[in-house]
Amino acid sequence: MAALAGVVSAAVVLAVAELIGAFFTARATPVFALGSTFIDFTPPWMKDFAIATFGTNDKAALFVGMGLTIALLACVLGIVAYRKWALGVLGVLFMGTVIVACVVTRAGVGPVDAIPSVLGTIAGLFVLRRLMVPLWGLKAWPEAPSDIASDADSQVGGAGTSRRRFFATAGVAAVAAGIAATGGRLLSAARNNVAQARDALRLPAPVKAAAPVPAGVQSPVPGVFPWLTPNNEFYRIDTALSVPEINVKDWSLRVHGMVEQEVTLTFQDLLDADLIESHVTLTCVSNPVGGKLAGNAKWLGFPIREVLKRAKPKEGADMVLSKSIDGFSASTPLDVLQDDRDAMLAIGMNGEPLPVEHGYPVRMVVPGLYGFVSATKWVVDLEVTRFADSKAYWTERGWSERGPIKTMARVDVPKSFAKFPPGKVAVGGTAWAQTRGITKVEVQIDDGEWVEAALSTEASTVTWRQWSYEWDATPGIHYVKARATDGTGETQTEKRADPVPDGASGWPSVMVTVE
Ligand SMILES: Nc1nc2c(c(=O)[nH]1)N[C@H]1C(S)=C(S)[C@@H](COP(=O)(O)O)O[C@H]1N2
Ligand SMILES: [Mo]
Repeated sequence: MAALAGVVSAAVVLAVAELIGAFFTARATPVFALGSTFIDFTPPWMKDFAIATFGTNDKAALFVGMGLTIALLACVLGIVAYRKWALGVLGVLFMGTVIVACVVTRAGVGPVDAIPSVLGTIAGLFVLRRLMVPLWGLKAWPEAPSDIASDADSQVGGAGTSRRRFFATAGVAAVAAGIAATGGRLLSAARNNVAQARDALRLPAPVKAAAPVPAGVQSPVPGVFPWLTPNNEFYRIDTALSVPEINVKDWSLRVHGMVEQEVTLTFQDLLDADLIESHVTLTCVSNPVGGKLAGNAKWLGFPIREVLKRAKPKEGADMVLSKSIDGFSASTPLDVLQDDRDAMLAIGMNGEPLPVEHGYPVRMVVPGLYGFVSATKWVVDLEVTRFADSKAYWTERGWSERGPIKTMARVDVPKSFAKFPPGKVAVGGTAWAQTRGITKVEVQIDDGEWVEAALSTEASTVTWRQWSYEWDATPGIHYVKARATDGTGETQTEKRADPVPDGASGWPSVMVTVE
C-alpha cells in the first residue's frame, strides 16, 4: 500500500505539472523535459539500438520505459516515506529538483517554466502525506514522527476505516491526476494554433520549378515503395519529444559568426524571396543496411547560398552550425552550402507547408549529406564558424562531424522471410548515392554471379533510383543480395559497418524460402 501511495503521488506530481504547464512552454513539463534530457544523454549505441528495435516508435518506447522507471522509483519512495517520513520527503524533494533541473536546462525555456514542476512536486508531497496518515493508522509504525503518530492515533475507527480511507484518498487522487493530465494536454493543444496556422498558409510559386519527373522513375515491381514519398509516410527522426510549435510571426533566422554582414530573415522575407523547388532524397545516418530511414520529396525553399552571399563568410570559415529552436544542431561544410546543389531553407514539402514534425515553418535540406549534419528542422540560427571551433549535437555524442551519404542499394521486394513457389519472381528496390547518382545495380542470388538489374529512369543525381530484376527461383532457401554503383564508378562496399559514426555499409541481403 505504501508503494501504491508512492505511485499515486508521482502521478499527481506529473499531472499537476502537466495541467499548469499548459500555460507555459509546452516542452517544459516534467514528462517532456525528463524524456528530452534522457535523449540528450543517450549514448550512440543506445540511440542506435532504439532506432533499430523500435524504428519510428522509439518515442513511444521511451515514454513506456520512462513510465515504468518512474513507477518503480515511486514505489521505493512510497515505502521509504512510510518507514521514515523525513527521508521520504527528502527523496521527493530530490526528485523534484532533478525535474526542475531538466526543465530549466532545455533550450528556449526560462526559469519561470520551473513553476509547474515546483507546484506539481508540492501537490505530490501533499497527497503522499494524506495517504501515509491512514497507513500509519493501520499499524502504528514505531519510527513515525510523533506529530504524525498522534495524527494517526486521533483517527477514530481502527484498521477497517484506515484502509477504506487510504483507498478512497488514493482513488480520488488517481482520478484527479487523470483528469488534470488530460485537461493539461487538451488545454495546451487548444492554446497552440500552429496546426491551423499551417493549414491557412498559402505557399508562393517558385521562380524555378522542379525539373519535371520523367516517366519511368517507378520500378514496375509491385511492392517497391513509391518514388515520391507521401508526407505522412516520410520517415521521421529527431530528438524532439514534443514537436516545437513555432508561430511564423515569431520565426526569424539569424545568420552570424564569421561573416562580414549579420543577416536576419523573417518568414515574410522567405515568402517574398525567389524560391526554388527541387526533388531531393533525404537519408538518415542511423539507417541500417536495408532500412527504411530514407524518403524522397519535392522541397520548396530559398537557396542557402543566396543567404550566405548576403552574409559574406569571412576567410577561414569552413562550417555552418545550424541550430533548431529546441537545441539540436548540425555541422555542414560551408562549401557544400555555397556550391550549385540546391541546398535550401525549405518551407514546402510535396506542395504543402512543411508538416510540423518535419520542421514547420522552416528546415534545411542539403542534397548529399545525412540529415544529422545538414537537415536541421525548426531551424532558427546559422552560425558561420570552423570545424575546429564548434561541435554539433551528434558530434558531441560520438558521431562524425561530417556525413556524406554512402552509396546504398535496398531490396524492397521480396520481403525478408517471404515464401513463394518456384518460377519467375519479380525482385525490386531502390538505391541512392545523392550528388553522385546511381549508374548500376546488380543482384546476386546466394553465391552466384552478380547480374545487372534493370534501372528505372533517373530523375536526378540527388534522388534515389529504383531498379527491378526477374529471378527464376528454384526450390530451397535463398539469399537475394544487391549492390549499387555510383556515378563516379565506385561500387558500394561489401564491408559491414554499423551506423555509428558515419553511416552503415555492406550489401543488403534478403532471405527467402522457395517451395
Ligand atoms: N531540430 C532537429 N532537426 C533535425 C533532427 C533533430 O533531431 N532535430 N534530426 C536530423 C536527422 S538525424 C535527420 S535524419 C533528419 C530527418 O528529417 P525528417 O524527420 O523530416 O525525415 O532531420 C534532421 N534534423
Ligand atoms: Mo538521422
